[in-house]
Amino acid sequence: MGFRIIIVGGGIAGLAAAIALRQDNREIIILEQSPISQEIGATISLQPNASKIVEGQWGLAATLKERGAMVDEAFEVYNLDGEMQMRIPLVTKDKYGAERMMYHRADLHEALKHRATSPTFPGQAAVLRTSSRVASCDCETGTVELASGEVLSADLIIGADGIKSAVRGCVLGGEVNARPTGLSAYRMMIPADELQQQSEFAKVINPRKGCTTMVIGQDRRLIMGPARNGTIYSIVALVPDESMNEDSRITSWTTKGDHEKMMKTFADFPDWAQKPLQLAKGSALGLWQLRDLDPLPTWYRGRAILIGDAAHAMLPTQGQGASQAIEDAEALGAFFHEFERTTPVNSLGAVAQVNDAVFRCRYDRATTIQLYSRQAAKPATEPGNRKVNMNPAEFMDYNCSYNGARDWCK
Ligand SMILES: Cc1cc2nc3c(=O)[nH]c(=O)nc-3n(C[C@H](O)[C@H](O)[C@H](O)COP(=O)(O)OP(=O)(O)OC[C@H]3O[C@@H](n4cnc5c(N)ncnc54)[C@H](O)[C@@H]3O)c2cc1C
Ligand SMILES: *[C@@H]1O[C@H](CO)[C@@H](O)[C@H](O)[C@H]1NC(C)=O
Ligand SMILES: *[C@@H]1O[C@H](CO)[C@@H](O)[C@H](O)[C@H]1NC(C)=O
Ligand SMILES: CC(=O)N[C@H]1CO[C@H](CO)[C@@H](O)[C@@H]1O
Repeated sequence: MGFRIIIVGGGIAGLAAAIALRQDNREIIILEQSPISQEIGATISLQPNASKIVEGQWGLAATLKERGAMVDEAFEVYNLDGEMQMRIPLVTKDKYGAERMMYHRADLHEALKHRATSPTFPGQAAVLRTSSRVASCDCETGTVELASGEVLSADLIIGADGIKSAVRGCVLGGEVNARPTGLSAYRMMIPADELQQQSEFAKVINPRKGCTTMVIGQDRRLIMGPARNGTIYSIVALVPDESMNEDSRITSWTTKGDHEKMMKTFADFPDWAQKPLQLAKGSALGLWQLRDLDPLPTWYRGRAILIGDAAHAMLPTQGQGASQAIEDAEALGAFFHEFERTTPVNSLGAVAQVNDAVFRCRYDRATTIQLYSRQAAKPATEPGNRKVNMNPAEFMDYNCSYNGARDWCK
């Protein structure tokens, strides 16, 4: 029998792991709790190293380009007076060998899903099972039990089940919950041409340009970027929980936001900066209470290993969550590739040893970025002063000088 792998979670991390691990004679099953496997509408950016894995190594450049992938050319920060505070060019191809890319989340998710589950690519295709919620697992025997009572077993179990991971409790031998960060985020997408018609806004920011834009107020900020060849504009509006006009008893992590309450929260923003929020009226408005994890003592136990948000959920301030999940996946592929060539026996000890190598390879880097994302969420202006003091380029080198797991861990 071949090597059997169960991946819990069909998000970006789980699909990426399936792509990195698929090989002949490997049976991969992805268990996804939701009835349909899909992503929400928003722009997501991948750092050059992760985009290189996805577009180069996994060959998805043409597919993503067809769907309107864009190069993220610069990071621009404005204050509320519409004055540019800094502009950091991100054209990185020469320096890092790949570009920082922007995708519509649904497009990236679809492309990864196809690459993982379609028989047209090399290696045995992974099988994606929806409506399959994992309730518990046993890291030593390599079994998972679904909410339906069905029990499945494998040689390797990958917990890619996100911030509310069920596998995490099994790996750590007790529940570790994500902590509220004191920040919430509204998310919305609007047609770029409608925003471009608003001259007050358009004379400051061109919403079609491949660029990540931040507008920074005292404790509130907008993070914006285009998707699909500049036809749509995605906005994340960050606000401290205590300043939010929404019901603070809402305990769900993703709820629907109330447009009127959002406008009230951003009432201090000048007209031009309120425009993108105004235009979101009537369209889907998401509200996320942002949470992250403290660094975990370990990511693995026996046959089970955590990756992505399950292992190191982080704030979106560095736009690194998905990139780190993809780097985790690449590391699994690299280390388990060798495993099969040199270790024919799929014993518990042998699998645990490879999990240990993946963990050691990835832990410092992911943890540093996780902690830096938390630090970058601190207010970036002094009270009563609109000057922005932060340096998002500081960690760019760290973020982007990554040449795959094998190279990093030499
Ligand atoms: C506002 C915001 C903006 C962001 N912007 C960016 C960005 O620009 N760039 C970037 O890189 N990152 C960004 N991120 C972070 C990024 O979204 C996440 O890091 C990334 O999606 C994590 O992927 P994941 O697969 O680990 O987890 P998820 O995407 O959470 O996927 C987990 C999957 O597992 C399933 N699941 C959960 N529990 C179970 C179970 N028990 N059984 C079976 N299935 C289960 C879920 O249904 C889900 O499909 C942002 C995050 C936020 C909140
Ligand atoms: C985006 O532009 C490319 C050409 O640069 C084109 O091939 C593709 O069809 C476009 N896709 C969308 C969704 O607009
Ligand atoms: C990451 O960046 C380095 C340059 O710093 C580059 O050499 C390398 O190819 C990139 N990594 C990946 C995985 O492509
Ligand atoms: C390996 C690497 O590139 N390290 C750099 C990470 O970022 C910090 C802060 O910019 C640099 O000091 C390191 O050299």
